[in-house]
Amino acid sequence: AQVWTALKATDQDPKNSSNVIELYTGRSISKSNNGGNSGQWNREHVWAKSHGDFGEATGPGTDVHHLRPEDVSVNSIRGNKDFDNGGSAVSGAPGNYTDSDSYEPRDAVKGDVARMILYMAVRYEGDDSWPDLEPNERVNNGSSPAIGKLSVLKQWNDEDPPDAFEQRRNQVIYDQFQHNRNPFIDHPEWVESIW
Ligand SMILES: [Ca+2]
Ligand SMILES: [Ca+2]
Ligand SMILES: [Ca+2]
Repeated sequence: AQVWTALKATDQDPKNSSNVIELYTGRSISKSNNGGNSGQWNREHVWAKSHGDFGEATGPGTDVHHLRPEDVSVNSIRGNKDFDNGGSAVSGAPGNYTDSDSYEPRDAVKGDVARMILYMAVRYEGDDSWPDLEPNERVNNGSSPAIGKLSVLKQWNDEDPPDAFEQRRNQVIYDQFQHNRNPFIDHPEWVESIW
């Protein structure tokens, strides 16, 4: 319940405070039109929750830094695929592509996706009750606590630097909800320092 509330603040449409912006479609949709039916928005786990099997309770499953509003049908198409370039066009989400083992988001959010995945990698280190999440060079990671492909995520981080929407989002999470930051939104160059 707190995640739904948070997303309505973090992902608010800057042009319409009654709406949120969906990550992959880029569509503006009423905050109240959320749920599980076709045409509604729900919570996309950018770090797919099956990769490490951490569920939707506390911990990574409710970490708002990697949760975004998304169209129910497009969320289902992304599923738990790893990230990579290529595939065929995703119906209802212009600029997104997918094949059997990977998903490519639209250009405007490629860097956002990369920085969310890499935040999860440094936030979750296996030193608490949650798995050590790490990026790798593979697709088809299945249920292991890994997401690829790192080289592509690094490229996306370079191509799509943080914009005002992403920076505001980081600040709202820090100020109002989790009181921690995604360091790669503040310092995208740290991606290259670490990886
Ligand atoms: Ca692929
Ligand atoms: Ca972006
Ligand atoms: Ca880690």
